[in-house]
Amino acid sequence: MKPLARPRRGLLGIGTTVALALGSLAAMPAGNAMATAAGCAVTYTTSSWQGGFSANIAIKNLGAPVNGWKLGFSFPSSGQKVGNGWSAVYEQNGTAVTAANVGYNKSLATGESAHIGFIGSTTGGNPIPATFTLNGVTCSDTATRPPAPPTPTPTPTRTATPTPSPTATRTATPTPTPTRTATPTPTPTATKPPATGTPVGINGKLHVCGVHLCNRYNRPIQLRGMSTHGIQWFAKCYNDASLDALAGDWKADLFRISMYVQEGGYETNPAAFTEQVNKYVDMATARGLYSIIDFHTLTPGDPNHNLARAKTFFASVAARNAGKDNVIYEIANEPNGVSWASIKSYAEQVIPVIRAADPDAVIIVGTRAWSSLGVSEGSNETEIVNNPVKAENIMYAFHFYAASHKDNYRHVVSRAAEKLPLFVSEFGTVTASGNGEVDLAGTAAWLDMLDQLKIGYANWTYSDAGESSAAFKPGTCSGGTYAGTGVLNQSGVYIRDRIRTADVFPTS
Ligand code: IDC
Repeated sequence: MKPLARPRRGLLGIGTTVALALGSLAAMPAGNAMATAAGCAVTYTTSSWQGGFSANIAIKNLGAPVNGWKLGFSFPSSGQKVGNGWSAVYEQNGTAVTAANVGYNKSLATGESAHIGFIGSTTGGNPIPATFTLNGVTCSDTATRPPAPPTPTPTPTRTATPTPSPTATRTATPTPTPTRTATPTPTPTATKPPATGTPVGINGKLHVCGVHLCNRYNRPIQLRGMSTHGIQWFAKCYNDASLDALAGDWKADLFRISMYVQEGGYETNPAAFTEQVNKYVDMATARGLYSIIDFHTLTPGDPNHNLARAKTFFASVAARNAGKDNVIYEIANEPNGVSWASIKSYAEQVIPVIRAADPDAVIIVGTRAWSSLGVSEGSNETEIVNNPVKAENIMYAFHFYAASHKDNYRHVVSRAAEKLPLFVSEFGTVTASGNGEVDLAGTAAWLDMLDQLKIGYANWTYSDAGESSAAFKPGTCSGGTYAGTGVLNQSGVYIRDRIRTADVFPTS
């Protein structure tokens, strides 16, 4: 299937996007307000780019419980067309659109909401539907206006001549707090000022604010980048040339360093793997990229199996990198076959070890069932919402593989994103095996949604592994060229295109 045109952020005036992104209410035609039965409230949030737009729709049932529903509305312009959607089945006839429930959001109790959305194309602006109906009843309640997103300021380009940024002149060398393990405490390395115009140069040290990742101006940002493959296997792919391509040609914000613990990884040589991770952190730092240090647990699925190793490892890397602005810690890649209670217990033992050395870094906590927020084992985000990890400045991981994880996962993520800070620290364009079909349409639906929600992401993998999830063609890492599309697989071409669209980083 051909993917829809990719959104080109920033092509329209920023003001246009923001004004539209403020959303519209389900306004009633004049004279009709409140006359019909109150059946639903609709919040329609939209933003646009040249030739396209996205819509996120929250539908709240205010009437009696329903078991099956259809939302109806009309586009004001016949040039507007529904494209890729999620969490509903869409039909369009002229300007009239219907969105029918899918299996998992079929029943809506009184007061319950469904969250759906789609990407549209448009030949003439992005006017907003005036009226919505739910099962034929006009939505007569006034919807709540979503909170206004911060006004983004155009981001300086990365090609500007590097001038030392005033905020980058930090010289303080924090003294690492003694750690709880017997590992010798490494000396923190100096923070090299990142060049102005790089992601780290612009945004500085990050923190979690509400459900978002925020920059030094306390504004939400989205980081987009790539994950390594297992660094025990693909070290040849991570060098100055490949990192230059990631920062300069891909214009990425983020480099995730996947250090497997098993499968020939950390457990076989803790000192060497720790050093390798630190070396990659430094390569990211030198280019103004954020880095995620991923403690890549996978099999066995219970992170507690690696608890002692995690404490030793994180005590060391946190002390060593505490002075940097660009390091994010991911404490367990994909817990599986283990309860949320066990994962939470692990997190509440590892997080204090990091905090003792690096008190204010953002930490990502893996979630149940391969970081699916529990969905792949029949649960969902409510187990976390009802029993969150007792720690500040943390986010929860969500991972997906577009050819395997579809609408029902998107539904949970869009709902969970209202309550939990989420980070997509790993996703693939392919099936969960890391190989097979490249699902570009599914990937587009996912990434469009993540863009809307300002959820950061890292794609699996920045490597030349012989599998379709790899960005590079086999053999690339044995040569010296990483930039451009000639060295890329189908997945790499698409993902590079997505990542290199202009960032929207607020600068005030
Ligand atoms: C896969 C690799 C593959 C490797 C396998 C086992 O692509 O080459 O043989 O791991 O180590 C994940 C994991 C990630 C997987 C990836 C694809 O985090 O380690 O990589 N995947 O299967 N979760 C869902 C998918």
